[in-house]
Amino acid sequence: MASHSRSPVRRAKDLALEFLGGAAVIPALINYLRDRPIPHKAWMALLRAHCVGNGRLSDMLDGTIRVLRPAQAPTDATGLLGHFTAADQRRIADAIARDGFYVFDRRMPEVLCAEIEAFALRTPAMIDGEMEQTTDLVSYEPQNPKGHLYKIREQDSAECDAIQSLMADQALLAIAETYLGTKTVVGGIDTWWSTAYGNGPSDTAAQAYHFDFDAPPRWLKLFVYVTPVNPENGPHTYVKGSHRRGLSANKELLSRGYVRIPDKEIENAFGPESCLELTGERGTTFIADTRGFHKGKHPRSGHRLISQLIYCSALFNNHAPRPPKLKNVSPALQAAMKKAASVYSRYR
Ligand SMILES: O=C(O)CCC(=O)C(=O)O
Repeated sequence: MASHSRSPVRRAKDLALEFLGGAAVIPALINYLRDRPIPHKAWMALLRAHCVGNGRLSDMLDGTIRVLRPAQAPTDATGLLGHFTAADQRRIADAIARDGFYVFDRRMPEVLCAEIEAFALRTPAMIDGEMEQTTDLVSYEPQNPKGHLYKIREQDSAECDAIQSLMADQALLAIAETYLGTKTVVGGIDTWWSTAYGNGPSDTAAQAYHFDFDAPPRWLKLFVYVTPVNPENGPHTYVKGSHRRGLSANKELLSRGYVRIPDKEIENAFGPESCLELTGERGTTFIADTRGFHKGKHPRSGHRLISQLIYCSALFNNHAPRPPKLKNVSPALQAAMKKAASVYSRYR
């Protein structure tokens, strides 16, 4: 809703941007039906509308997709973190709806973390802001970091057996689907090292507060701490409750657009007690609705290795260019693909 403090011209402009965001759904859907990613212009229009309208268009789209492509009725599911009844899944989805995130009681198996860590040590990665644009890949040397962040290409992460086990996890998928309330796909995979490089946080390494807009209207991110995380080596920091709809605290912050927000301003808006550093042993796993404000704290020493999966509806995903078809598919992922091929369409 437009603010009373805005001039009539500004209000009219914001409404026009929301309207253009609504209109962008048409080219986005056409591309989806042709199995192509959302056009960048259409995604930008959705993002602008999200920002000027305090998420109103995203909420409307979300409601529509939930009706048109509803999630299946939840059934009990077992995965790497144990057995989750339909009631457990509902309880976790409710916790995410309340807080914006949920930390699982159990941790990922040691053998899975060891496999991902070995993979991440031997796989050359993109340093910092060069990201998808570069073809220069560099192996991470823990004693000699050359950037804030070493991000492994999605096409490489997706070939790692242990990461395929995360992709195949039926319980995590069921929890995401319960929360999102729509048919859900695996919409992206990232694995990266955050290092103690430099004198302070880097914007390009997502070390200042921001919200995401990877796959509008709604998505969830799964985070697995592959190395132990303490306050010194880069905990993910989430602003509890900041993902909720129509929050007045979000209105001004969102109206700035897709920008980084200084810590102090986030603390003033939500209270310092809401800014939670999520620390934990190796294997600690949590799931977060990153429409809420969050950042990775810049490591003061040591490093952090994380693996991340995005769950979303397939329609408007703009996470990153689609990776090439998988070369190797583990038996676990093969079984999952057989059960629900569409969940993995990004990788086939
Ligand atoms: O490094 C982190 O913990 C922050 C990650 C982040 O901003 C994201 O995944 O959107």
